[in-house]
Amino acid sequence: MQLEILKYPDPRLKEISKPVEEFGPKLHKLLDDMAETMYAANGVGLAAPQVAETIRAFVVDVEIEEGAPRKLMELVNPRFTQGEGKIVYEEGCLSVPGVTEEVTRKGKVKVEYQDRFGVKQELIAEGLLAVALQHENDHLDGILFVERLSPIRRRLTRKKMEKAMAL
Ligand code: Y12
Ligand code: CO
Repeated sequence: MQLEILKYPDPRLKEISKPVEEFGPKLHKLLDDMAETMYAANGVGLAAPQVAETIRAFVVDVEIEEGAPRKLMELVNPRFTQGEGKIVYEEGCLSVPGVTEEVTRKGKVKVEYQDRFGVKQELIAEGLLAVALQHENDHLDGILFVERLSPIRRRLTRKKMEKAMAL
């Protein structure tokens, strides 16, 4: 089932999400629906708070080449344990349609997380996957990519966002 994606400036996008404690059918259905919603919107990442569920979980699939097989990843209760280097990437967000900006983030990250069954996992990511993981993790702390810009660029981008949302 496709879910409604909250759009800027919905105040719920600023909330801090709670850790997941139950790894049952309700979580599995939410993760399935989030993946369906992300693919339908041609996104590469979607966090639970973007669909009004304030829990620490997100899905990503950065396999963006046309015809390539899907490579869905589900991260629950992610925790970044290492980060190094720098990457600048032009980011967009399904909650901020029509706006993209270059954001600087860590180029390589190590993340500990749980899968949908609560089993502990760990991954090391670079490049686009590292960007996606950091962007989605920010949503769990109520942070939109615009918050990662310098104050001047943030102000200009906020204007673009307001124009795009016809506010
Ligand atoms: C790299 C950069 C950003 C992420 C986070 C996940 N972001 C998305 O999945 C964005 C999807 C998306 C963006 C769009 O373009 C704009 O908003 C300008 C778009 O097109 C329109 O909204 C018109 C559709 C989907 C991960 C990795
Ligand atoms: Co986003």
